[in-house]
Amino acid sequence: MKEQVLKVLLDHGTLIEPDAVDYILSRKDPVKFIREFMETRSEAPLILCLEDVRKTESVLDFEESPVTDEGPEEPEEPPEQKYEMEEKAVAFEKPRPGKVAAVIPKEKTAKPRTQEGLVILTDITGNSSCDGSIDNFTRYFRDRYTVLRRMIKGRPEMSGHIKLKSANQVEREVKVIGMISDLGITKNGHISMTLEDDSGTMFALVLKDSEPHSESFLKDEVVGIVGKVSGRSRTQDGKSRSNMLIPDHIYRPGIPVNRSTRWSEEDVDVVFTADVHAGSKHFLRKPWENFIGWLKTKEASKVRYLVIAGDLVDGIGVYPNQIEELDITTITGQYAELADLMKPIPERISVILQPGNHDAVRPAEPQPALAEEFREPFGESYTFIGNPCYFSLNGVEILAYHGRSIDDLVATLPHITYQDPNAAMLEMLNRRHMAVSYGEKTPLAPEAKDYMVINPVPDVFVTGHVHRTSVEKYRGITLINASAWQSQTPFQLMHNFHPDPGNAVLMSLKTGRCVIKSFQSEKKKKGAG
Ligand code: D5M
Ligand code: FE
Ligand code: ZN
Repeated sequence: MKEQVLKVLLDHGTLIEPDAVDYILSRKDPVKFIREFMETRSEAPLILCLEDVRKTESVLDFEESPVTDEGPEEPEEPPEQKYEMEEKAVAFEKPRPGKVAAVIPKEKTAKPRTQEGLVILTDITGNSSCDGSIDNFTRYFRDRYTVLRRMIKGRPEMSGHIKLKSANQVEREVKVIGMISDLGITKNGHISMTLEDDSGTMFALVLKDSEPHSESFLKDEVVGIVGKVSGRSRTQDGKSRSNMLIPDHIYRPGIPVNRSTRWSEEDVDVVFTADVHAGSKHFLRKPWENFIGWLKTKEASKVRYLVIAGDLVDGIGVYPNQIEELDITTITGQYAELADLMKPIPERISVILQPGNHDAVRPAEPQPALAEEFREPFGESYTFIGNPCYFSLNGVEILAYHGRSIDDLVATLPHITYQDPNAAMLEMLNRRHMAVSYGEKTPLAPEAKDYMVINPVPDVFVTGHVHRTSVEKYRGITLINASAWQSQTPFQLMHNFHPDPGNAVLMSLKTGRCVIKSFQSEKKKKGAG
């Protein structure tokens, strides 16, 4: 396969960097991919790097049809992927070997041995372009809307959808795609919302006894609505009058049912965990040592990667009086401690470190990778990524996100609890977004591109933050919430939050099989959660 890809490039007289080759080989049809890619270029580049490939690919992916002010949009192309008609019917699947397995070749490059097979795909690090101005927010939400709308319009149920401006002018059944910019409950228990698209806004009322009333809605999510435009209602300023939409069905971007998972051809494993909280008085040293010791055992002999999904250290001043909970009171000291804690990890394991809300990076998501000054105590086999980050391990695409927005989902959606973080992750997958509502606990940076959109669908989605551990499979995606290395803090006790720390998830990249490993001593385990 690699030879065929290189042949296409050779025909164009183009040289390619090794990580770009890895990336192309991880695509569904690498030869078709590179052919189409080269066709999009007016001039063949001399050297092709990973960034060029990713950039052009995202342009191809998100290309939008021109926006019209009025009338129905252009006829819809048939959707590429099959969706289940009933959004709420959640079908869980067993892991299955993928139809597409990527072989990542050994490159004779200067890359450290332990980082072979790791390719960073999408990451904010070094790509931030926002200054927090109003313009930035307009641009940010427009990007979010554009990408999510494109996913929703691919659903067969949405064929024939029209712009809100047009919907406002008719009195019949319509299909629209809008962002919920305002959300509330009326005195009579109906759900009221203002929808927004690039043509205008529209008021919608989800009636108490209607089917979509049982759905949960989030401010700033993008939904497809099939409903009737009926009557004329007063707008919020009470002066003008406009039409009102009564939704009958809600459609979300969702996850296609027929996608195939990519698994590695090589029989290697990855371990996921999160929330080390190095520097905290409540850091669980003994369980951590058990964990590191286990990485040297036969059971862990195939482990080539260790992913830590955020909250690497406890940080300073993250919550009131946190200083009293700290063993190490400087941030550099905490990262040096983390490096020490990780030193005994076998050389064969490449460690991937992501920041979380306790780390020394900007709090607004997407968060860039840890700054150079804190990386100094770590060795060559460490890779620092942003939060969130898409990367691939031996061709298996992983989306890692620390998971702060799980707090917001727990706070807003009654059926979401800290006991079941996978359920919160399903809410994200269904909306194809990791931090939907702006202005809640999760701060968002208005980047030109919405890095919090879940696109493409990953093979593995991993989060941390809630200091528990659970694994679930959903439509070929492995959902992992990986645990913490910190016992319950007085702050968490005060908030009635009960962690279940001391776990890691061992996953085979060849089969997708997951095992939760517990490293708590028996006595502590009984007392937890
Ligand atoms: O967050 C770890 C967990 O602690 C988080 O998922 C919920 C809980 N937590 C943190 N802050 C609060 C508040 N204010 N109320 C309730 N529960 C909370 P970490 O990021 O490690 O601090
Ligand atoms: Fe944490
Ligand atoms: Zn956290």
